Parts: sequence; structure tokens; C-alpha cells
Amino acid sequence: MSNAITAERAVLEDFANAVIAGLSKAEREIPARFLYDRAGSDLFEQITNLPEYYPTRTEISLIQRHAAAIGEEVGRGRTVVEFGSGSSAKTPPFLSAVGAPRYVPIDISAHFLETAAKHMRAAMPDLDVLPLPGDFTQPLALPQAARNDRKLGFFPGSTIGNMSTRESVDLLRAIRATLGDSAPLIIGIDLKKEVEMLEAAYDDSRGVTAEFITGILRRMQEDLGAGVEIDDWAYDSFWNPELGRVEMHVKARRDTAIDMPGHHWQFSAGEHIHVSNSHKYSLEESAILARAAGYLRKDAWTDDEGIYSLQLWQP
Ligand code: AVJ
Repeated sequence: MSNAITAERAVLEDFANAVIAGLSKAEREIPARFLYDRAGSDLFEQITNLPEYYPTRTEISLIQRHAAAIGEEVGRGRTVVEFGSGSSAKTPPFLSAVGAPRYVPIDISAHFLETAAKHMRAAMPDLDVLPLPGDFTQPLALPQAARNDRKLGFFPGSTIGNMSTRESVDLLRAIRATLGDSAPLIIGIDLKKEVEMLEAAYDDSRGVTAEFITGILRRMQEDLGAGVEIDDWAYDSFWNPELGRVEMHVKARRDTAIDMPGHHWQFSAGEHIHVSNSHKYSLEESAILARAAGYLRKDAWTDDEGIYSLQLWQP
């Protein structure tokens, strides 16, 4: 059996186990990482281009504006290690601005990693690209050739927003372990702001986010053969001020059920399944997050409206 098929089976088993565990809890949930299959990743890509979804374009303009100064500050010519590189769309301008000779993109999806590596080699022929497939929530061994390089971590996209603060601290400590004690980290962090702007970003007028989140039910049908009446479910999202996050749920429009071999879950009208979170931090809170993970926040660049930040952390 090929490695690709073995890996795909492991993902499906992981998905099935997570669905069974999550739907059997009192507070029903399905972890957000399962949103990003091929169709889901395409939808997320569309989200990043929506007028209401401010994070991507704001971050791109912050990178354009400040990457050269970042290069001066940390010293040009470091090997850039990107966590969760995905399609690496915003990476080439960053790499040129900081004068990176070598690039190590890390992603759990070997498929996206290969696409990104190909794209990057075509865009920057002089760059040494060493893709590393893996789960960066755990400390990883970097490719041999990059191990003794001066490194610069790059963690854009406000990916930590998906996790609770607890989980973020663990993840950031793993990143610090992967990079070593002397490598600075450039991280994108979305900031707290007016509720209206937050709620619109996660419930856009074209319904792309609704399709993305309810897509978890489609994936359960397609990949697990689950019995789900998709029309019985609606998208529901809201700002949770106590926990400082936008919550994304699917909500039963009427009494309904979900079935999997050996399992039957009943839902009353109005019941929720929690699918995703997007945590937001104030600048002060993000400095505390840095400290908890073993970093000092050296700089935070924000846009004129103060809605998003690009930060430089030093171990
Ligand atoms: C990929 C976690 C940064 O929280 O803004 C966007 C995910 N979900 N719309 C975010 C997401 C719905 C996104 N992150």
C-alpha cells in the first residue's frame, strides 16, 4: 500500500474518532481542523478574499510595509521557517524583503506542501526550498541542511486564533523548541475590535463562511458515510465576550439526528454543534501570551485602524 493511501486512512480514522467523541459530549463539538479538506481549503481561500474578511489583506499590507525593517532588525539572510504554510501566498515578498537564502515550509498536508514548494521554486529560483511535512504542534527536527542556519520563524494568518489560549501556549512553546533559543519569530495576531466588524467577518453576506462551516456535515457524509440531513442545519456564529472569541456553530433548524455505524445522536431544534473558534487578543494580552510561551514581544506593527497586528517575538 502506498504511503499516500496509508496517510489518508489515518486521517479518516482520526476524523471518525473525533466525530464520535465530539458528538458524544454534552457540549457537542467537531474540531475545526477537519474543515480543511480540499473543498474546505478552497472555501477558506475564498473567505480570505471577501470584503468583510479583513485579516488577510490587512496582514499582507503590514508585511509589505514592514518586512524590510524586520530584515534589518533581526539581520538579513536568515533561513525562514514557516509554520502552517498552506498555499504560501504571502510568503515570497516576505522572503525577498528579509533576504532569506533558504525556506523551510512546514505543513501537515503533504499535498499543500508540495504545491507550495513548486510555486515557491518557480517564483524564486535562487531560493533553497526544503519542505517539511509534519504536525508543528509538536517540536520537530528541521532538515539537516537547515539545522545550523540562523533562523527566523514565520507564523502568519492569525492561526493561533483557532486554539484556546492554553493550546496556543503549548503550540508556541513547541515552535520555540523547533526553532531553538536564538531564533526570532514573526507572528500575525488578530486584535479585539468592535463586535459588528468581528461578526460580519465570520458571517459574510455571500454565505461563504456559512458554507465553509456547514461543510463539516458534508464531509461527514462523504468521507464517513454518516447519515446527516444537511438541510436540517443552519450556520450560527457570535462573539463570546467572556472568552474573547468568535464562535462558529451549526444549529439544528428542527429536531433531527445524525447516524454512524453503531451510533445514533438525536438533536432537538436549536441545539448546536461547536465547530470553530477565532480568538482575538488585545496588544497587552498578546504580550502576555508571548511571555507564557517563553518569548519577549519586541515589536508590534498595526494598521491605521488598529485591527490587526504583525509582531516580532524574541526568545
Ligand atoms: C485560519 C484560524 C485564521 O479564524 O479567521 C475564518 C479561520 N474560519 N473564517 C480565522 C476562519 C472562518 C481563520 N483562521
